[in-house]
Amino acid sequence: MTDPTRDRPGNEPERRLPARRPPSEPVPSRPVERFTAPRQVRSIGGLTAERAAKIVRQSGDARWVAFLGVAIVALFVILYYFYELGVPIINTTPRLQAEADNQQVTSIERGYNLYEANCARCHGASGQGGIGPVLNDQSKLFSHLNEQYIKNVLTVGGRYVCGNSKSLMPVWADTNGGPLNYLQIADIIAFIRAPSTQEFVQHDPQLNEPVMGPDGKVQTFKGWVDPSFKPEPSASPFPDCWSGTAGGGTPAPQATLPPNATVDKLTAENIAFSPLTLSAPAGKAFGIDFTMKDAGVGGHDADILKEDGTKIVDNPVVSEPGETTYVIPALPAGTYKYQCSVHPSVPNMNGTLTVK
Ligand code: HEC
Ligand SMILES: [Cu+2]
Repeated sequence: MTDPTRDRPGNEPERRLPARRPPSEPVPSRPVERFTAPRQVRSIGGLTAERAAKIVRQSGDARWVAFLGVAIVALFVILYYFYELGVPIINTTPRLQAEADNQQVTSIERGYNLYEANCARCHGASGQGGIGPVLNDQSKLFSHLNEQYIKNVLTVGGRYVCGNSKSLMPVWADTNGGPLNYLQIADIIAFIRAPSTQEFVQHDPQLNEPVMGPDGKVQTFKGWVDPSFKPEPSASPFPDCWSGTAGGGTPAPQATLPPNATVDKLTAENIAFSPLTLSAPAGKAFGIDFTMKDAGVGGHDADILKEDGTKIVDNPVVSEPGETTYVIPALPAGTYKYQCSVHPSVPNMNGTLTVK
């Protein structure tokens, strides 16, 4: 590599370093415009010292205002949180809880109307039973009649209870062809499970106004479930199928009828006895030839009660259509009742027995 300029005098390498570079940018004659806003806008021309100081103060004030605003919002969020969800330690009712309670009450009050309109004719106005089984029994409500179970019964119909395909209890859920939607079913369940410790207001089903009694007071009702109810430790759980419980316990062994004893005929059909009066001789065992014609009603029987309602003869329930002869031991002269233990509150399942 040869450099022709190298050996020329005055051109020694040391003198050529550092190489001088031409200026990269031309020096502008005026300061470069770095703002996009026009000059007169950003001019502070004409500001007095006081005015400038005031601007500085004002911007300080603005920062305070912003700070206070943020502080207020932050405080509001904290207070609102406690308002909604409750203050720890202090025992207040949080708004969310109060609202949920309110809705529960509304649901129970709607359920009451639905129950009275749809279910009371079979299960009794206060769940005491009738054509259908009793519902307001504490040992039954304790776990047997839980939310899920009632929902299943209302969805599937009475066949869910004892597997009886001819059960009188219809399907209620509209998902299964019944008349009630899921909200109405939830309301009925809320009503059946409502506590007996609380009073609820009766509402007119059409107007939704509270119902006034003849005394000018708002009519109320109570739930069925006693929250403090505990079954006996030895109690067996309520059986899955209610017709197993009717009459209760094992029936007494049947005595045999003496020859030429009186035998009364008694039929149970359409949840009614016929006849509604029977008579028998005093001091002699007699028979009741019992014909049961209803299917899917949980069965019938004819127990003998004293006039004051004490049961003196507990006859076994006949759960399917058929015929049986009940043997009634000798009774002293007097008036007695015969009653179906499955449908004790149906008037036509109560007859009068005259022993003379
Ligand atoms: C036509 C009469 C009838 C009507 C109306 C009726 N039920 Fe029933 N219900 C029955 C009968 C009968 C049974 C027993 C079912 C069986 O064993 O076949 C029953 C069973 C039940 C059971 C199960 C009880 C148990 O011991 O397991 C519940 C819960 C119930 N019904 C709730 C209702 C509700 C809620 C309504 C109103 C929406 C209603 N029922 C309307 C006749 C009726
Ligand atoms: Cu009966």
